[in-house]
Amino acid sequence: MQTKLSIALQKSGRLSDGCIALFQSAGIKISESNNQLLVQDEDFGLDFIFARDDDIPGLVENGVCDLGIIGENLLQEYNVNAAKVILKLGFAKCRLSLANMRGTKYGSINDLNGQSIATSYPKTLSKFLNDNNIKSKVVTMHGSVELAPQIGIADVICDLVSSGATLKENGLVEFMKIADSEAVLIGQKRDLAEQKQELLDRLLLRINGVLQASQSRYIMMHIDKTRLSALQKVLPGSESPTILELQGMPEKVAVHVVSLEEVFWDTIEKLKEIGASSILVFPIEKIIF
Ligand code: PRT
Ligand code: ZN
Repeated sequence: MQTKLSIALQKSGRLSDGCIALFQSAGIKISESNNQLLVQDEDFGLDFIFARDDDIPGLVENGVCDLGIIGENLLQEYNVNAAKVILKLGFAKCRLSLANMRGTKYGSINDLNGQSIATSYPKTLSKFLNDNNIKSKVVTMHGSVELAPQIGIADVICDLVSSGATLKENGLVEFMKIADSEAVLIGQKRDLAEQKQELLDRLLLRINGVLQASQSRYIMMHIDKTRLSALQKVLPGSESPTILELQGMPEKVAVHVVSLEEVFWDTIEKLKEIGASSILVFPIEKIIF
């Protein structure tokens, strides 16, 4: 019988697209059947179970699924004992922050004493308040937390923020971050059976290859031979570059380099400043070290 790993994914929500894209890039296609709770991938040996994100920690903790993908914020809130983070996945990035009405000035964290705070993450918030010796009233809401101050339910909110647009639309200002979050692959703390572990190692090799590649860029440029040491200062995260002669231009070389970091416009500007020309920057599909 084929060894299989079961993995719980969010059925529909902010994690879904990122999960499908991640597996697709790793060469594992999840068929797009909306109403199925279980989709099997025969080629690689994965069973995908679709659930609400809130149910995923329990599915992994109770051994119903070997693996799951959720936001770190949820793992913190559920304080799951038997599950561990295997890998940070770099998507669905957000932060859990405190925000209050624009115009309300909070000088320090102590100003939260005696205030009421609305949140969907009561355990995480209470732990933060206890750790900081603050006494506030925690009001649990399961949605529309951003409306709480306007309708008088609470003075402050503690909610997830990504672009900040929701806070702005509701006249709120973020004044303190409690935690960062991104999608994480979780699994049980206890050891997997040998064949399952081998399958997980293969899966991790693929996912790591995709994650590494997504941040990396392949850069090609022409540069004066005398400027090669300056180039290394501009691209310090690069693997050893390949240097090629340019026909008819003895003073210059073509440099090909893999940068393991995102290449931003300011780096391109610095390359221009040290005399690089014909600069090409390519995305990389996979990197296996
Ligand atoms: O139905 P189900 O229970 O499965 O899903 P859900 O509605 O509980 O969760 P969902 O899909 O909203 O979020 C799933 C996960 O995505 C969260 O647990 C986070 O890890 C992650 N994530 C990333 C976010 C956000 N960004 C985010 N911006 N989750 C929620 N938000 C909300 C936030 O609560 C606020 O209402 O988006 C609003 C703020 O967004 P900005 O861009 O306006 O700042
Ligand atoms: Zn949920």
